[in-house]
Amino acid sequence: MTVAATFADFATEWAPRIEGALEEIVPASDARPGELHAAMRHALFPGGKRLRPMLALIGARVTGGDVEAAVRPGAALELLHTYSLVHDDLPCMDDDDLRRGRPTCHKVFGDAVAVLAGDALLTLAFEVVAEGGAAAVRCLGRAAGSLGMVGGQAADLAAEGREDPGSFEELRWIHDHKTGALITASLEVGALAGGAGGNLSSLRQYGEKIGRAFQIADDVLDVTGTAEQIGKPPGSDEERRKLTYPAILGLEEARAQAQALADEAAALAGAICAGGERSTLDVDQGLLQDLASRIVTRSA
Ligand code: GRG
Repeated sequence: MTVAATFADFATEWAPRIEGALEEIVPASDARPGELHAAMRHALFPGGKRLRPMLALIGARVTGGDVEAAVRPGAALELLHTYSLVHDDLPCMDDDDLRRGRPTCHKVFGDAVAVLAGDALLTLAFEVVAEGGAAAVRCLGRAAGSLGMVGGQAADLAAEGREDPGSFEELRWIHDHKTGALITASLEVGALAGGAGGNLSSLRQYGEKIGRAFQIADDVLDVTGTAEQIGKPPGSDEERRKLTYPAILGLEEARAQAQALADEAAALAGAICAGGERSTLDVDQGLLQDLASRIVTRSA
């Protein structure tokens, strides 16, 4: 069997395993209480890019670990990510009607059920990530909580209510926490679940760089993408007068910074893969380089 050398091939190979795990993990819509489970499923299926589970599997592979063992912990990252989207869309937060091209969870099920569906996805994520060991649970807890994603969201909401437009440094801090922390944790949880020992600091640095690049690309897509590509009307950031990378840097400089971050991440591939005595070392490095590049050239 050949080993996937590009992110597209890797994702094609593993996507059915991730979908299968999610199907198996989340209770059926007729399991009591049916409305709650239907709301969780509405938010999860059909999914988006499933980037975070893929990062978990790649984290396991490039550290020489057992990719198979990272499948369910990787699915847990998608559960947690989906909870954050459901809560982010609520009227008390971003108040969005559309997500992934479909009505948001609270639009279909009402606010109370959407809050509970988010809560249930979050708690289910921790039940499942525990299969990857205590270190994986700790890593996810830290990345998702007040020092990570929830902290970033809180700072973002606080900034929105202010007159002062905020600085570039503040924007970066918000997104490193709101978006980047979970992206970095995805790689790390996968590495831990796959059995990687040793120092994961190069992998973490890689995650921080692609996390930041991902957010810049997201902001750029909000300006340049179509509704089909981004699953919601484009231009919503500008309409809300949100502080974004293109708003501060301009489109060209934002693109250039995303590319520079992707290049810096790709340069870490050798250090991340070092130490293992496996025949796939070169392919694994190439996979990390290709992933970094896809993060900024994506169109969805
Ligand atoms: C409500 C606790 C809480 C946190 C919300 C992640 C987040 C924090 C809010 C989402 C808002 C947003 C659009 C952030 C920009 C980057 C981002 C996380 C986009 C969505 O992720 P994708 O592009 O989505 O991976 P898919 O649908 O492909 O999974």
